[in-house]
Amino acid sequence: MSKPTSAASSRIDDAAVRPRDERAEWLELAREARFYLQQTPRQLPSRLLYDALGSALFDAICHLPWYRITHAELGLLRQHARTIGQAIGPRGRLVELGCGSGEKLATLITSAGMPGLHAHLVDLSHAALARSVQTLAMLKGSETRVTTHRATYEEGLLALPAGAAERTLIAFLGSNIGNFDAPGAAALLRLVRAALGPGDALLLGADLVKPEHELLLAYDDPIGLTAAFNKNLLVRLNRELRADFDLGRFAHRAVWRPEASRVEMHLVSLSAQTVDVKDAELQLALERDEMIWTESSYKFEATGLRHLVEPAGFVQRQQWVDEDARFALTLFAAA
Ligand code: AVI
Repeated sequence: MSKPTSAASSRIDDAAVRPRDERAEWLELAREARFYLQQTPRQLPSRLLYDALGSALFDAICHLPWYRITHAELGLLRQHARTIGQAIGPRGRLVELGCGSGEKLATLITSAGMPGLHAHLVDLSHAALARSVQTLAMLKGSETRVTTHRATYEEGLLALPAGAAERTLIAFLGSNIGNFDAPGAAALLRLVRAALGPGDALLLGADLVKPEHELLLAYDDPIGLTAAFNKNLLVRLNRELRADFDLGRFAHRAVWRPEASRVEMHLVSLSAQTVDVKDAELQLALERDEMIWTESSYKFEATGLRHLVEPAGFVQRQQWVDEDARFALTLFAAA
């Protein structure tokens, strides 16, 4: 077991999960690119969007006036921090799956107090973990202990010490749940439940269905940040897998599919072209207008969230909705 780092230090303790092996990660990237780019329709998993530049672009997206998730969620966290803090109690444990910049956790700690909190941050991005540690280290007077887990959500959950005496809250914020399809979300929620004991809690942030023009502005913003975030995936494959995607021959496209309740991001081939992905041993023959599907963002109904989460072994306790931005924060207790 790793020794937790102190929030007063910005050292990252990465040892809570076995160190990630760079070559194994690269082989996995090549395998995934080869597999998903040959599917019909062609696809790439959305978690590949988050290399160092992708994570920085996503942080910037969170500041866009058209992408209202982060701002709405921070407001709800600030407003209801005390109630959320009571779900953990003093000297509790807070696990954040996908910590981003650490701003949400810092907001919660500042607004709720939470003395003697032990925070576990789970994220695949080293840069995100480093930024979060820094953000938490700047909190004045906080005795928060921080342990970082550079890991997938699943690995991070499995690495948590089981049967902890402290009360635990797992925070799954930012509508990250929306990037999973229904079976994936159900499987992840079951893993979350398995990491908790009865009376522990889950805090879930989920973006709600809203008018199509608002969704399209959020996922295809007028200054092109989301387009850059999406196209950076091709930059990553060019760099890491020696691919030769010509960025000028692809366009970003966001589509709302009401029947599936999701916004999809795609990269559209602007002409018939051949792309070589050397390290994946793959030659792609793309037709004009052919799309590579890079992300799904499911949107929910506030009243429907309990039907997604409760079957995994939770009971809904409280829900707060920002009606203007159409975003919900819901607190569940492990049954
Ligand atoms: C991280 N995730 C919840 C974001 C979303 O809204 O699906 C990622 C994102 N994609 C485009 N903009 C932001």
